[in-house]
Formats: sequence, structure tokens, C-alpha cells
Amino acid sequence: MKSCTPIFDMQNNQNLYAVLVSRWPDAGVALIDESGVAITYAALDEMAARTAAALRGLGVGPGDRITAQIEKSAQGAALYLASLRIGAVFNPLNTAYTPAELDYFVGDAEPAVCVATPDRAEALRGRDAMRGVAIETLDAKGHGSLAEKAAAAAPWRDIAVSSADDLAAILYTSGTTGRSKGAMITHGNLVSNTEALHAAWRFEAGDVLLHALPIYHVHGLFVALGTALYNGSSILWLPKFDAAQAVSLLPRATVMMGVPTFYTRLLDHPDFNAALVKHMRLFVSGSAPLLAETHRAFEARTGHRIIERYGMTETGMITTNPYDGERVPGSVGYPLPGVSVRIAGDDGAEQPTGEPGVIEVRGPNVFKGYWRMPEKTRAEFRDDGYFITGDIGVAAEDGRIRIVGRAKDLIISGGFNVYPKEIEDEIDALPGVVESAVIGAPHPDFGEGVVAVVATKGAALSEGEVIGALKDRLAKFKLPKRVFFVDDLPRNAMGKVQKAELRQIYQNVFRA
Ligand code: MLC
Ligand code: AMP
Repeated sequence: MKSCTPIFDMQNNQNLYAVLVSRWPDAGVALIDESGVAITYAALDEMAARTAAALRGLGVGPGDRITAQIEKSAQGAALYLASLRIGAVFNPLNTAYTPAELDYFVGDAEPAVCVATPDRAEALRGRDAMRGVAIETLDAKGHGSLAEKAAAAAPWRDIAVSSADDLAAILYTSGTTGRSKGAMITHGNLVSNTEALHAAWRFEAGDVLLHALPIYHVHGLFVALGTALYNGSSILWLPKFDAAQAVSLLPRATVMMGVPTFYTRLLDHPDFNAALVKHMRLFVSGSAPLLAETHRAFEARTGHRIIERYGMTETGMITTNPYDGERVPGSVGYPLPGVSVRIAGDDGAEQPTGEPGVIEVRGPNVFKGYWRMPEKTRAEFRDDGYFITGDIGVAAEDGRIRIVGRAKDLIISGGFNVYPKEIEDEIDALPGVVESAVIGAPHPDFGEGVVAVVATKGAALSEGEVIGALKDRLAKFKLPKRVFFVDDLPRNAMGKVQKAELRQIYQNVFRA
């Protein structure tokens, strides 16, 4: 086990945990779960210290990866905080990933320990990829072998000294080609982005955050949890988003963050009205485009103008609509302080104002690179340090940005990214399939829904059979919600499949 450097000089420690702790109130409540159990900041710090001790006891040290595929609980939050505390690298995974998908992540991240819910842990034990990896359990209530070890351990109260450049987390993001890439996110990335958002959204004493996002992605873990912990706020800590539960708890909150689906589901709820949220200070939306019509409907119903912001796993948050200025529907606002954004042509040269181009980003928020993939890292950065997002934007004269498309073949369903290539590869491997094209079609609940168009040359294959064959291989949110069969896929003169044409043909499949 590598040794952790204990804190001697708290002031110069760039470890996110040291930054957070230095701002925590003595007695305030940090997390309140759905049954009303409250955990104070002091208790959360104690849980993190005990969990840190348990991890240290398992041999986990600075720089070691901790893979976690767990449900959301207070103990789950403490695991993340403990990982920061000991200078380890937190690697949270979507709970929907199948064991087959997990093999890749574990094989790539090579964690010292994998924490999973008991049923998943059972499925993981004995898999080749898990050889040499300690498996610990944590269930939805925060119980399990890790919690037992933490309870029995003497708290580890130090905080590892980290530089801004040291890794805090690896979050996997899929690519348009090839395997998922682990985005290496540093303490400096997180501290700078947290501070920028905290200031931009004017967090204040007394703010209470309604937190219903999953904590295995940037939005729930770094943006929502991060800013609220930085503020020393109380957090209504819900296992998942449920519109009825949100309606009943919103009167106790002042801030809510969500993906657009949260807002359309709230608008669909009959009891969601202006009186319920008149005391609210802020609603934030991100991770996927918020339709201008949703923005307007929300304002008409509640009087609140949602702040839309834009970000990415690799960059954290990039832009936000202003707190005081105009929150324009369909716009993602202005770059955060310290973040440079340019709209570039294919060669990286800045486009004239008003011309669409790829959004490129540079700043302390931009990640360090892809884990063990130097070529992929080089391919996504310009020589002058700008990261190429693959999103197409237009900048107005005053710098306000609108996202108008994607240069990458990506579907965003309910805030989760689905890369068509991954689904197509699985479908193409099925007997009877000649080839396939996976596209996103407008979906009233998820924004985009996954549709597969499969060329079979007449082979007998049903929608149910295709979906059934993918079930054990792919996370549920990636499964096509509809499958259509054709003889041939449309192609252009160069032989390239015409996805734009397919999107046109299937644009109404989810509309009533
Ligand atoms: C669940 N399902 C989905 C889905 N979520 N299918 C497609 N897309 C999704 N997002 C599946 C379920 O498995 C289920 O399948 C069926 O669809 C209906 O499920 P549900 O009960 O209606 O879904 P629910 O559990 O309520 O989840 C919906 C949701 C959730 C919107 C609450 O997906 C969610 O929390 N999304 C947030 C994602 C997020 O945090 N993204 C941030 C990424 S960070 P079946 O077969 O059982 O019926 C990022 C950077 C940035 O992008 O800028 O923030
Ligand atoms: P992820 O890789 O999961 O971090 O997803 C990042 C992607 O989500 C970005 O590259 C965008 O395509 C998309 N995204 C995030 N926020 C917004 C937004 N407000 N509007 C449109 N797209 C967004």
C-alpha cells in the first residue's frame, strides 16, 4: 500500500475534500433521506473518515481506483468523499450497466476495489475481469460489507495532500468509435468548476437542494452534490427522480437541478403549480437540450425561468445562462468565468460570429486526458490546448451560445448518452442481420428515444427478438425502444448510410 501524506498545510492542499471541509458548518444538516433521516455535516465527515479507514484497510492508497456500481445512499456519498479524502480515484458506474459491460470498465480501470450492490457483487465474483480486485458490497440502504468495515474501523481523519493536477475521478464516456474512454478528472478541475458554479448561481446561506439525480455522472455527483456541499447546504437526498415525490418535497427546497425529463415530468403532474414553488430560488437544467417550449411552459405554469447550462464529462460545466440577465429559451448562455470557448471550423480556426461550428473549450475545468489512451487524447485536443467537444454551436455578438447540433453520432435519452455505434455492433452480430443503423427520434419523455433500423434481406426476425437478444449485453437505457426492418439502408453516392434521411422517416414513431 502506498502511503498517504497527511495534511500539514491545509491551506495549500488542493484536494477537493479539504476545500469542502474547510467550508462546512459545525452543526448543519448535510443530507436528508426520503424517510426524513438527517445526517449532519459532522456526521458525514465522520462517515467519510470511517470509510476512508475501511478503504485503507483494504490496501487502497493515493492514485488507486475505486470502482463503484452502487445505488444512491448517504453511505454512497460517504464513499465518494472517502475516496477524495485518501487521494484515491473514484470511478462511479451507471447502475444499469450489465456485468458484460462491467468487464470492460474493470479491465481498463484496474481498480483496487470494486464496490457493488450485493446482487451485482454476486454476479461479479468469479468473472475473469475481477481477478485480483477486492469486491465489497453496499446496498440501497447503505448497508453491506464496506459499511460494516467502516463501522468497525478507527476513523482516518487525515486528508491526503493533492495537487490540482492529481486525479480525483475517472468517469467513462463512450465514443463514436471504439471502446469507452475514461475521462481523467483532477482535483483542480472539480475545485475550479465548483467555485465557478457556486458563484454563477449565487448559492446562499439557507439554500436547500432537491437532489434526485443519479450520482454516477457529472451532473449529480459534481454539479449538484458538489455545489451544495461547497455551500454547506442541506440536501434532500432522493434515490431517483419521482415527480410525485418531487412535488411533495419542493416546498422544502430552494434549488433543484435536473435533466429536461425532470421538468417535462413535473409539468405532466397535475399537482405541480406556482404556489408549490413560489419560494424556490433556482431551477437548473442540463445534460440534454431543454426544448424552448418546455422552458416557456414552465414559466407559464410557475413564473420561474429555468437556467439552462451546458457541460460535458470531459469539461465539467462550460456555459450557463445568467442568474441576473436574460435566460433565453434554447440558449445555453455564456462561458463560465475562467472558461474559454470558441466556435471553430474543421481546422480549429475561429468561425465568424453567427456561423455554426464545433464548440471548443479551454480552461481549468478541462480534464487531463483519457485514461491510458494518449492517441485518443491527442486527437480530441488542438495544439493550443482547446478540447473539441463535438457539439455544434453558434455564438452571438455578445458571446451567448446556442447549441444547434452535434458533429458526433450521439443520442441523449433522458440525459443518458447512447452511442449508436455500440448498439449497431451488437445488432449486426445477430444471425440474419445484414446491417443496422441506430438513430434518435423525438421522444416526449426522454427527449430522444433509441430507434434501430435493421436490414435483414427478408430474414425472419422480430422486434422482440432483437431487443431480447441485446438485453444481457447492454444497459436498459441503451436498448432500442422501437425496431424497424428494411431490405436496405439508404446510402449516399459515397456509400455512407443516410442517418438524416432515417431520422426524417422515423421522426414520429414516439408521437401519439
Ligand atoms: C430509464 N429508462 C430509460 C431511461 N431511464 N430509457 C431511456 N432513457 C433513459 N434515460 C428505461 C427504464 O429502464 C425502463 O425500462 C423504462 O425506460 C422506463 O423507465 P422509467 O421508470 O420511466 O425511468 P426512470 O427510472 O424514471 O428514469 C428516468 C430518468 C432517469 C429520467 C429519471 O433516466 C434519470 O435519472 N436520468 C438522468 C441522467 C443523468 O443524470 N444524466 C447526466 C449525465 S452527465 P423498462 O424496460 O424497465 O420499462 C452529462 C453532463 C452534463 O450529461 O452536462 O450534465
Ligand atoms: P456526457 O458525455 O454524458 O457528459 O454528455 C455531454 C453532452 O451532453 C454534451 O457534449 C452535449 O452534447 C450534451 N449536453 C449537455 N448539456 C446540454 C445542453 N444544455 N443542451 C444541449 N446538449 C447538452
